[in-house]
Amino acid sequence: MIIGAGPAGLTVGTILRAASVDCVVLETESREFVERRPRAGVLEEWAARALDRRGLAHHLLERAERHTACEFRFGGAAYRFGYGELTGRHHYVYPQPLLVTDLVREYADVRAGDVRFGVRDVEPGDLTTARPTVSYTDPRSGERRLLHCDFVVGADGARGVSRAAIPEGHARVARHDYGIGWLALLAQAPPSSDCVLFGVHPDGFAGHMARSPEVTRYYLQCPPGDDPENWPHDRVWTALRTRLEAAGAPPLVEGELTERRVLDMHDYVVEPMTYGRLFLAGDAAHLVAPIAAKGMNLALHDAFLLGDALVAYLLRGDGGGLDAYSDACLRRVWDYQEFSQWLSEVYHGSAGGDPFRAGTSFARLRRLFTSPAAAAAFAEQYLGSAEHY
Ligand code: RFL
Repeated sequence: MIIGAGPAGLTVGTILRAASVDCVVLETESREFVERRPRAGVLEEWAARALDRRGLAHHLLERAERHTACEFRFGGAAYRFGYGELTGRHHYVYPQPLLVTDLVREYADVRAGDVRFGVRDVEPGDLTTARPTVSYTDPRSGERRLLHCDFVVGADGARGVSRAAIPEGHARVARHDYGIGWLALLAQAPPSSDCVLFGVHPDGFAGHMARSPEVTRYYLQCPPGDDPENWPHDRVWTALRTRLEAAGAPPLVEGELTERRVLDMHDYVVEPMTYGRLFLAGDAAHLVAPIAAKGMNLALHDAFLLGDALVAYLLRGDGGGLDAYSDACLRRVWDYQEFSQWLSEVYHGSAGGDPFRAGTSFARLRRLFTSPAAAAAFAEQYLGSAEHY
């Protein structure tokens, strides 16, 4: 039983179906909704390779753009960091709704997987027995249904029910609050640069990330809990122009803002990621603020390990992968969390008026452009290419 039809749940589902293992995916939203929900867009190369090995990257490899550089803008100048040249590696830009659409099609239409959209009041139970259950309310009949299964995959994201099904004292939740907000914006406008832009400015951070030839994601640092209504069109574009200003850079291409929401930046990690026969995956187990664009990549990493481990156990009785699952995921999770925290200080350290923090955060930035060792380390973490977890 898989709770949640996001990148994590659908990837586990397709791996199981490819091995002819029966499973049911339960999702509270409709198919149309999950296929359109805008979120991530940056996919690491190893994740695309792992999807490809499972026959899940056909559209992605055809349509995704390859990004090989990012640009820091500070002090009125632009500093391009060409990580592709340095490492021979790149990122893929492939919006999350496209990936989810590919995965739903593969799971439901190609591999005839059972997915039930629009369900309500999902409740996992009997998790420490050999036959756990999941009950839910059927959206058409309004009746309660009870399903028995071998395992429950809790892939229902940050606001799901799976994490809460672990009783007090059986898992530790480590949480970190950044004490800042990000206004997350989607603009109906072509990208204003061929690469990701990070504006480090005394007024606060600003980010620019291409999503498609017609849509660009922008971020603006703001107070936590700020009301998006405080950010009308003109204020947004003025702040973006100020914070992303650099001599000689082309002006930003303005467009209608189709998403405007404030994210209170925080992280959490649940340890261990398992309880009895419940296995958490993706944002249900760990949230990483979108500072370094890591969340979807971590969700996929969990899903690959969990899908393979479930197949090994259910088809061959080999439980090694399931036993090692939580530790193996958490090594990458903590590595990415640490990098996000490091990068957060680079982005935000110079805003807020503390000259000491500003000094050290600019030192971090300068080091990237003066020390080949620092540049190589940054590139490795930014790309997520380190394979030694
Ligand atoms: P998801 O995608 O949230 O999917 C969980 C699914 O579970 C459903 N659900 C339930 N289903 C049944 N019963 C319940 N009780 C349920 N409760 C919830 C939900 O409707 C949903 O369909 O989790 P998953 O699969 O773990 O995937 C995680 C990623 O979605 C997430 O980490 C990324 O979007 C984070 N993220 C980014 N990650 C990247 O790798 N690169 C990026 O560039 C990037 N940008 C972002 C992001 C997240 C953002 N937000 C919204 C926080 C940008 C933003 C703005």
